[in-house]
Amino acid sequence: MLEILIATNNLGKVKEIKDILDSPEIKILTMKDFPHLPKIVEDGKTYQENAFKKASKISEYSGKICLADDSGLEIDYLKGKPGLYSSRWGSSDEERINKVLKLLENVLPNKRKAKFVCAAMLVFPDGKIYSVKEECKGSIEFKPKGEHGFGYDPIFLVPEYNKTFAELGYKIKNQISHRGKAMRKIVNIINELAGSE
Ligand code: ITT
Repeated sequence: MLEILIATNNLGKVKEIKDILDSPEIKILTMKDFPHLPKIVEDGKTYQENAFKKASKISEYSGKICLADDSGLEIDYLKGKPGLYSSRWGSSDEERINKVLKLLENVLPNKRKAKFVCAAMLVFPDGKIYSVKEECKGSIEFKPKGEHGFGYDPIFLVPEYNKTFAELGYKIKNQISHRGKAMRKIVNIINELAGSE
């Protein structure tokens, strides 16, 4: 049985990652199982740097294999913003969403392209590191739609479905999202490692 600690404080991420990692060979631990972990300052210049920082620091403190995700929303019209700063763009999801909608007011549908990016990092206590990066393309809606998910989900429109992530729900979101794709790659890595033992 492989114990993996999901090194995130974002409960939306925990739910999505758990769903993909779910297998009899993996015991999933969360930050709730370790109440005294330090707060990580995310001052890296890339998603990978931040993901590495989260996973390696938490692994160091917990002694566990850690999986971290650093992700963000990149909007073409805003030259890639909020990007790395997606979680720091306001003090609540509502504020962050409203900021995006305001900046894109009167911007035509074909100019509203955006993508989600996810860097996931698996760090072992002995220092071994596995890193993957994935993205998911879409565009920004004119108003929030849907009740599911977290963060910018209500305004991220997926062209194939003509629905937002928040309308699609996390099962379908996981099949197509930046995080879903990255986590399936992580599962493949874990399976390969288990097979080579
Ligand atoms: P941890 O660092 O503890 O994992 P966090 O929410 O701060 O939690 P990030 O630093 O990776 O995570 O910030 C990513 C932000 O990007 C997140 O807070 C959302 O605002 C946004 N985001 C990332 N993936 C998203 C998704 O699938 N749906 C909606 N918003 C997302």
